[in-house]
Amino acid sequence: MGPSVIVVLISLLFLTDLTVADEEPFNSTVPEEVIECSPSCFKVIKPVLDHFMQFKTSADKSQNLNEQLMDVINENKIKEENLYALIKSNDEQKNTINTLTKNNDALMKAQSSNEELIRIFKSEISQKNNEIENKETIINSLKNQINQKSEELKKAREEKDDFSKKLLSCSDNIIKNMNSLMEKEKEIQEHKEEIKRKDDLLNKKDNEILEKTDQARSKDALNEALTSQINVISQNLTETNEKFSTCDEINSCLPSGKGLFHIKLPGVSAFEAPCNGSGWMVIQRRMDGSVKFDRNWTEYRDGFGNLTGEFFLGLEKLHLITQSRQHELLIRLGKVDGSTAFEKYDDFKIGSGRDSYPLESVGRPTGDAGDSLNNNLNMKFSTFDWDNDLEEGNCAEDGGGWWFKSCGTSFLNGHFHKDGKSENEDGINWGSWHNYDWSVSLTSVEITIRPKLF
Ligand SMILES: *[C@@H]1O[C@H](CO)[C@@H](O)[C@H](O)[C@H]1NC(C)=O
Ligand SMILES: *[C@@H]1O[C@H](CO)[C@@H](O)[C@H](O)[C@H]1NC(C)=O
Ligand SMILES: *[C@@H]1O[C@H](CO)[C@@H](O)[C@H](O)[C@H]1NC(C)=O
Ligand SMILES: *[C@@H]1O[C@H](CO)[C@@H](O)[C@H](O)[C@H]1NC(C)=O
Ligand SMILES: *[C@H]1O[C@H](CO)[C@@H](O)[C@H](O)[C@H]1NC(C)=O
Repeated sequence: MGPSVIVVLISLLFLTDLTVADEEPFNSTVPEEVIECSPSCFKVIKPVLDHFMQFKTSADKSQNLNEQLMDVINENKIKEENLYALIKSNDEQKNTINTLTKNNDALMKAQSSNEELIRIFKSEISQKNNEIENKETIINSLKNQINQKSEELKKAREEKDDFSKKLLSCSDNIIKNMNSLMEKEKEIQEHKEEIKRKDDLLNKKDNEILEKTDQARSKDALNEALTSQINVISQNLTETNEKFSTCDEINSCLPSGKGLFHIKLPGVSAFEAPCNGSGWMVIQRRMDGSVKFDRNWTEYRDGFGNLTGEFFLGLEKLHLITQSRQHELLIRLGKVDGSTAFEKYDDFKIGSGRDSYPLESVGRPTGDAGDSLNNNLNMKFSTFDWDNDLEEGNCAEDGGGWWFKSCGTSFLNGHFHKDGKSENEDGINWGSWHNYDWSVSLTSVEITIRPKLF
């Protein structure tokens, strides 16, 4: 075998260390300074060198040289075969390398296209970077906005807290108000109940009123019936009175009522006289000075004045009335100060006109005015134009008529003085009641008579 083959081998081994290494047919003890090779080279070359060394040693020794040579040749042949196989496989390796080289070219191409891609990527990346920058600025602005929002949120939270506090106090107030409202409702309920009670009471009262109204209606009906009855009765009474007054037998106020009545007495035509409602007939009245009592004899005989006001009934009538039966006399007196007194006699009688109507009898006096008439007993009646008194002059000279004696202690037909005083001593007087003070003049007189019943 020549050195060229070894060189080829070595170069092959340098290009690639493939199956050769697996066989390791040689082991050698070559010094290290001779073998300056890479481990793969060393593996291939070292056994060859070792064989060269062994071959030289055998030749020198020349013992069993041929045999050894033959062995070596055989061995060499085997080696050669191995080598061929190796070369064959090396060819295959070459092909593989070519393929690999082709692949490498493709790879190179791919790399260039990769570079292109990388450029594109780079530009894309720079674009992306730009975009990222943009995004970052957007993010920054968003962050700012977020900051703002968080501040606003913070404010809002604070406001919310405030509001919550207010809400709490509000709800407190609401609860308070609710409580007071409930109290008010309770009060209202109580009031309503009271109103209901009042209503019930009112209804009761209404019913009572209705009942009372019914009662009043029936009372009214009763009243009407009674009124119509009363009307009938008063009609009957009026008729009866008329009958009485026109009846010949009626000669006094007994038992009739109040007002003017026709009195019929024997020997004289019927005349009117006032009855005071208690069976008493009024025969003389002084009350206001509206009628003058300075009258002549004829007038005193026949009577004068206003039967419902001031008047004198007349001596002839008095004679006729008192002659028929026994009469009581009751004289009621009044002063200007309003004080009153009376004096009553139980047997009053007047004589005839032929005797000048003397005061025949007065009877027993009773009363608080005192007796001022018995002094005049049996005296004839005197007027200014018919003097029958015991006085030298005429007691009736200055005024009305009376049963004068030496004038006497009473004079009820005197001048009327509204002020109750008479300077000329010509007033109306009843000496026993005012201490015979003739300056006193009475302001009211009523002389009444009544038949004595027992
Ligand atoms: C009225 O008088 C008549 C007779 O004059 C008598 O029949 C009648 O009952 C009287 N009426 C009354 C209500 O007194
Ligand atoms: C009627 O007169 C008498 C006597 O003067 C008197 O007592 C009586 O009260 C009088 N009656 C009336 C209703 O005036
Ligand atoms: C009495 O007085 C009246 C009225 O004044 C008079 O008419 C009459 O003539 C008088 N009588 C005498 C007798 O004087
Ligand atoms: C009678 O006297 C009454 C009471 O003083 C008076 O009302 C009436 O008018 C008098 N009548 C006459 C006719 O003078
Ligand atoms: C190669 O020789 C070395 C040292 O001389 C020895 O240690 C080794 O076992 C041998 N290798 C073989 C495969 O004979």
